[in-house]
Amino acid sequence: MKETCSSDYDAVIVGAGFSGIYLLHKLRQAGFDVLLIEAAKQPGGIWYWNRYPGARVDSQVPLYEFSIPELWQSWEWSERFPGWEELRAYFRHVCDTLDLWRAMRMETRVESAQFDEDTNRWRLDLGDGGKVSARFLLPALGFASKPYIPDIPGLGDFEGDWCHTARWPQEGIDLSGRRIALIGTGASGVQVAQEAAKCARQLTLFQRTPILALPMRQEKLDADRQLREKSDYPAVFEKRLTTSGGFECQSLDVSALAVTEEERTAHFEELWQQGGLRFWYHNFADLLTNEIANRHAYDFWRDKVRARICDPDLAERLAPSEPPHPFGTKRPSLEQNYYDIFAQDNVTLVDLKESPITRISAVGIETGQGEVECDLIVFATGFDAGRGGLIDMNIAGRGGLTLGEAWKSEIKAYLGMAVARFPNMLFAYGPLSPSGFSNGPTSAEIQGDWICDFLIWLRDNGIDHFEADPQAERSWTDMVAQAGSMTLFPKAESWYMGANIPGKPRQLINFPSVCGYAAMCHEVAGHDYRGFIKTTLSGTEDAPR
Ligand code: NA7
Repeated sequence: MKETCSSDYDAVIVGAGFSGIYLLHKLRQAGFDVLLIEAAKQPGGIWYWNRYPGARVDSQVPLYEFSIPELWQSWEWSERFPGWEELRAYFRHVCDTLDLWRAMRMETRVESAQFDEDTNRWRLDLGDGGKVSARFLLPALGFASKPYIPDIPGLGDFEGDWCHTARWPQEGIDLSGRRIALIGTGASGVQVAQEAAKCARQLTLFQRTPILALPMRQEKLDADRQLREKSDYPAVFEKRLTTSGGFECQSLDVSALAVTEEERTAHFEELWQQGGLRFWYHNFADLLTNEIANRHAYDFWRDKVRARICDPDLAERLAPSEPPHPFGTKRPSLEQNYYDIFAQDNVTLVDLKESPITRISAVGIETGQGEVECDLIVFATGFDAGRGGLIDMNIAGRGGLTLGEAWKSEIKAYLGMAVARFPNMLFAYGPLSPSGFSNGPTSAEIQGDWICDFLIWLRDNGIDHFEADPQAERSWTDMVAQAGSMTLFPKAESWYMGANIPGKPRQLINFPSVCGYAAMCHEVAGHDYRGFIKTTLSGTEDAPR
């Protein structure tokens, strides 16, 4: 317990999800005096906060776990796509096995962090009244730590219960026999809907944009199978570092337009049968860059889904003839029986494109078509992705500049980790890194290794102050936008584009290639961490190269 008694550290990490936990492990191994602070009671990040019924990951085993042998050799999953309870247990296993608890301060929120220019240290104010300081500040808040609840008039008058999927009460909510209004049909909305449909008296889904969901093909996993497959794990973990999405494979190198219709359909069908997100990440090379290629994939998806829906009006709303956006430019989700629940008497769809919500009353939700009475409203309305959690941490850099001010008109960051005028701070899984396009552990390991190596390099070179060079920050920010402009992503009103939050600057908030990103970070490291202004202990400035 000694380690958490100090109040001054080499580094403070904020957040106990994949990125924070990995950083903690690496930095402690490297001999740094480090503290991890986490608001939740248990580690897991997103898997602590998103504990609604049905919450589960959509990367299959073993993609969504650390590559550290002592962890995977001693861990077994029960399902191909594990649920939140098992993911939480996995995080406890990680903390136990790597002996991390002693450096973790749980149930403590960082209220603010200010860079003290006189002492060259970050000073943190904690929710329990405590204060800590550190040379390096390493926020690892995840991309989705700030839930978004739309400003709908009348919510304060509602007499029933309501909550956001990412703030589900830890004691749970019994959905049985309830009249539930579910707003939002993204990945979270789909998962809640499938569970609520089993037991709700009435479930009404308020859909603004249809989700283009893919078949999960969930499977139970037994110990023997996992034991056999574990011999392949090292190769899988190696491979995921070399793909654009951090998965076990990536898109083909052939265009959808360079093959015959039969060949194209055969590949679509194969991906469809494999299940998971493969239809998204192992599809033709130009799925996300060519509208004609993309349209082939959309049409295949649409016909598959429509075959499951008897009512033609419903089929048109859930899987429209014309794509609402190019396939895959909004995050697809995985479904198990989502398209089947609408055949049940207790499930209704309200199409908000046709009749938007006008207000919430004491007893329900009003649209142009009348009032839907309910006693529970679930907001599955997503997140202020990338920037929200970081801004809410009230981080102030040099001259008292806050991140909220720095990012008012545009999110800017060098390598998706550092911001000019915020010295000695690196965030993980943040905006302008691949975060939203990469599964958590892959990104956590790439960035965690890089950050740890950088801090060791600073230590070895007697440098105690670094800061992103504004020019390097500008170039990186422009480069991410340019990479995005070569894809179809800007054609969707998605959280990838910042378009889901009123007033948020519209820009691609994630770099669209994990392996490309890793190569660029590696290159920067190989050139003495160029793009950072470094100051040595003796005070001499190292001009950015
Ligand atoms: P998402 O994917 O951002 O989905 C949010 C959903 O909420 C989506 O269907 C939105 O419709 C809908 N939404 C947002 N605001 C409103 C308002 N004002 N009225 C009605 N409907 C609204 O969040 P999730 O939690 O499902 O998933 C987040 C990520 O977690 C996911 O991408 C995976 O990476 C895992 P819209 O599409 O904007 O029309």
